[in-house]
Amino acid sequence: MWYKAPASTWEEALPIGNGRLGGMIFGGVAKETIMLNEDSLWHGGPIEGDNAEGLAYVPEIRKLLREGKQRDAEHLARMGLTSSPKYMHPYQPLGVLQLWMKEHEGEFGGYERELDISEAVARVRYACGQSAYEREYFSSAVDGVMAVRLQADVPGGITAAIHLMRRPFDEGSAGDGAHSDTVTMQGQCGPDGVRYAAAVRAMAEGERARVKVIGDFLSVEEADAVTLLLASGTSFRHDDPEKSCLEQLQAAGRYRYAELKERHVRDYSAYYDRVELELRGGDDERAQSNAEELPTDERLRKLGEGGQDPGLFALFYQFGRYLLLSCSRPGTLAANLQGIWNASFTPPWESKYTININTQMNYWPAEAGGLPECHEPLFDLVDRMLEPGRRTARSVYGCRGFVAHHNTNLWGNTHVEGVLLTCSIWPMGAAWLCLHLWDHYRFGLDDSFLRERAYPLLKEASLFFLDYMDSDGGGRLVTGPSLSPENRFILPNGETGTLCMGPSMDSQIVHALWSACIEAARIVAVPGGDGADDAALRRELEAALRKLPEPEIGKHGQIKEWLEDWEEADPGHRHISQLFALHPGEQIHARRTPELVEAARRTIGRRLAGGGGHTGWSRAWIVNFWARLEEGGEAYGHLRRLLTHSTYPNLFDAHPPFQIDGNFGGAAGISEMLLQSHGGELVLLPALPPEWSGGKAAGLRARGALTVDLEWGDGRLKEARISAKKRVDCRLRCRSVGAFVITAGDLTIAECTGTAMAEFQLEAGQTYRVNPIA
Ligand code: FUC
Repeated sequence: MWYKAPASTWEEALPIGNGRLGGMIFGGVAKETIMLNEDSLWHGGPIEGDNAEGLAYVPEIRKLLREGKQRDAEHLARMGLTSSPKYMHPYQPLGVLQLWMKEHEGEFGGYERELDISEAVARVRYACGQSAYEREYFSSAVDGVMAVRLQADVPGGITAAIHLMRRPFDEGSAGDGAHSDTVTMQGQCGPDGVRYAAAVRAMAEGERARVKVIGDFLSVEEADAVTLLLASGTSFRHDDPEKSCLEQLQAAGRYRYAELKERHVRDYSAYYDRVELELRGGDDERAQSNAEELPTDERLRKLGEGGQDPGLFALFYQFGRYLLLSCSRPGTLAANLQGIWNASFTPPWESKYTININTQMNYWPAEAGGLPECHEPLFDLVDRMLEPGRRTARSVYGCRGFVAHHNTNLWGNTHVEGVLLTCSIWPMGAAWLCLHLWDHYRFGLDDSFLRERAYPLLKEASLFFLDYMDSDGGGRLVTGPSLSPENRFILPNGETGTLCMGPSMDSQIVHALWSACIEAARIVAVPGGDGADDAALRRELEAALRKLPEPEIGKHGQIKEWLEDWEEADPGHRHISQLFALHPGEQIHARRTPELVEAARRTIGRRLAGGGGHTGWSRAWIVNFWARLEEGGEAYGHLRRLLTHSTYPNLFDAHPPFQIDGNFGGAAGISEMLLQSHGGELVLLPALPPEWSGGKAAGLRARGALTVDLEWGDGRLKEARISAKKRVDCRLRCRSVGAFVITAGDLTIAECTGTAMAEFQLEAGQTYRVNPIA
């Protein structure tokens, strides 16, 4: 990614991050601004928000809902279930690192600003006066610090004043009296919030170079080059954050700049390089390379004017992987609504974890994109939610297991948050998150992960619903009071409402959860061992599963959003929750459920006709829906719209405002277009659009511990290479060719027509080739 001018807004600045410590680089010449974030810097402490009145009122609210007394039910629920005013507190900025360059006023030339996402290094170059300058920036996961390197091509060319600011809450940096090359900053986020610290150290090079502290600034004088190291920490992880910062600086400071960078690039690229993606349209390679020579904001603009630029979609995909690697690494906190990049003390939706889709979407590209490790912080978040979630289950609902509602935070709080009824009373957050552990298992087939981490959580989430679900009076089990995020319905008498029994998404999530738990119990069962409890639970879940409402078709031919066939108050709503069963769920399947597929198409159509898809993440979800329906043209059209209407110049997703889920959802959509592995099938190029008639992808992962390379041209598969980590059964489809053959070495394994399914067994360590038969 590159640009010809400094960023003038945050949406033009370039993000770096090591999973924990993030920066937004503006690239200003006379004054450089890097806005900083640390993942654990949230305002306030854990909240005791459970409304224990729930226990008494849930039965009454259910009764009112059944009797059609919508207003009474909602009136009572607002008081008896929500936790007004116990809103979760916001994620906070760490501050701003500012560099004031001496003798940089006036004209400058040759300006370039870039982010190399293959190395995770940002650069700025310019010429000013008689000298050319170059800067580099990265945030290192191996050494824990952010590094900024300033260099001039004339000796002694760097003179700068450097400080940290955190207005309006803290004054910013100051010398600590002990170090002449370091300034520090510290404070606390609210009386019961985390304490934080940050420190910057300058290491200058050159015969005349000097570093000292003057006032609140680090003063670098007449250096040939200088390396700034920035460390930060909070009491979430460290008893003494300032001490920890100084220790980090000490440890990282042992390395020369070149070594630090080498260590960073080696660490980062080991992840990044796992997946390659090249997308081409037709044979016009010149057009593509011309496009690639343009600055990124211009490419985006040209796409908006109707241009073709398949490579920009590949860049968007890899940028998604870059972002995930930069905001979610093992040991860091899960990516919030803004990843880690937040400039505001009052960010939109508190920059929390919204778990009625947004947080989940952040992780959609992780597994297939070869970054399963980046998924781990989400599992840690679920672990943190377990205790609060057990308390909520017990005190609000009188149930076993654990439960969470539509938001959570640093502390894993799980209560019904706030009084806004269209989102708050929705007990499905933990259940959906647990499905991510299940999917992690399905991709990697790591049995000890399943036994030790995934299954215990699946079990606790499942237990909650065994206790909580209510009978609909006709033999079915339903959730409620709950809602279909975040829509309202119109009752036959004209009244509108949001709370109900058995919204479709809930049944679909419980279906996925219980199915996963049943299968997990089967896998972890030790033959001849003491698995009696698990076997009993499995039988109980199997019986309950049969009582769940299935996805149903309503009067418009749509998938019903609620148990009753009510009209949507907002037919163009950004949430399309009733299609959970299509994606990320698997109850609606492109080939096995033709009626539901037709109804899913209608559902999307109705949402779009009502003005839907207007937020970035919603558009990204639609891309995934069409990919699952194997409609490459539709998927491409919406992806294109995501880039042209919901993407900022720095390629950040626009809700608007910036919200990172659309980046990840979009990246996931691209990979779903190229390879799918749900529903027990491996499908090669399921939704390839004509605009990407040629290309290749390497290192994509699929469920069943498979790695897949693809190469295609003229819209047809040329070759796929599949390798397995374990011995697994595979059912394979390849729609883009008339017939295909699967070989392993000289051995022919299977031959098949493009409309049929090849079934074969993969041996661990063996590579299988799929080629079209001419
Ligand atoms: C849900 C969505 C909004 C937004 C917010 C963070 O409430 O409906 O569009 O994404 O989460």
